[in-house]
Amino acid sequence: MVYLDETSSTNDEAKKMADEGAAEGTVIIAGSQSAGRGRLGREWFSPRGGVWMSVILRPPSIRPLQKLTLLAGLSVAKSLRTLYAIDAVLKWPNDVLVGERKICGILAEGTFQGETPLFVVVGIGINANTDPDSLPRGLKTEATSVRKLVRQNVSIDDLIAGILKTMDTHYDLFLRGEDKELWSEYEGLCTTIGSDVRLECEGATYEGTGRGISPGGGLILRTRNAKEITILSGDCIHLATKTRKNIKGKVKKLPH
Ligand code: BT5
Repeated sequence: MVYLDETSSTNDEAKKMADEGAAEGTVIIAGSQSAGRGRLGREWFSPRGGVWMSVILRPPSIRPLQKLTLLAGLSVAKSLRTLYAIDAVLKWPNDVLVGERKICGILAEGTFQGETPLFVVVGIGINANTDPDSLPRGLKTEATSVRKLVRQNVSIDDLIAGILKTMDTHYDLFLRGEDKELWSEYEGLCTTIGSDVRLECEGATYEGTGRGISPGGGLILRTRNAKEITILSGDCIHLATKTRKNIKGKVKKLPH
């Protein structure tokens, strides 16, 4: 495990280290990031107090790598639930939300030689002891943090340890192909499933209802004309909040 007080992006650090041969399971953690990144080069605000970390994985090509993003999100959502009783849910493909507010984003980036993955860096950003009100305008109402929800600072060490332990167990199951249960858990916590959504993917827009997760980690969408299509990656907008069962089995209207 490597701790850096400040860096540009832990994903960039992790890629550099993986290129130089760092072992699977190496974790890079930063106190703050000066150039944190989201998908498609978007900016990720990473002030002090948050969890900004990247894990180096070296999975074999036979596993569906897209699922690593989902696996990391599931690990974060479950840890937030267990450690702080936060009602964290998942938005396909890479967000952890509380209500409709983002508490965590995942950025998985792979480096390949031909079809063979050399390594995958899974970046995890969590608004832990940060104040969403200090985020730029617009984001204030779209983001939340652990501190805001539990009304006190939490132990960053406990949070990181909880996530890494959960992720380790999940990754083992994934490698062994014994991960069927995980995807049921994912679907149970994923509010994209059962919701009306708009998906933007490589210039095309699709609307419909999320139906499930495909074997490759894509979203199965039932379109307005009742066709089922699978979208492998893209930006997902929830059009309507759904009424769904939470994992304790109570029917609950999710808050905005
Ligand atoms: C993500 O992208 O959500 C992936 C974020 C991954 C961050 C981690 S931190 C450790 C590692 N090192 C990195 O450099 N990155 C990873 P995306 O789905 O594209 O969402 C990006 C959008 O989220 C931005 O355009 C903003 O609207 C919003 N956003 C930015 N900072 C945020 C924050 N701190 N909390 C909530 N939302 C934020």
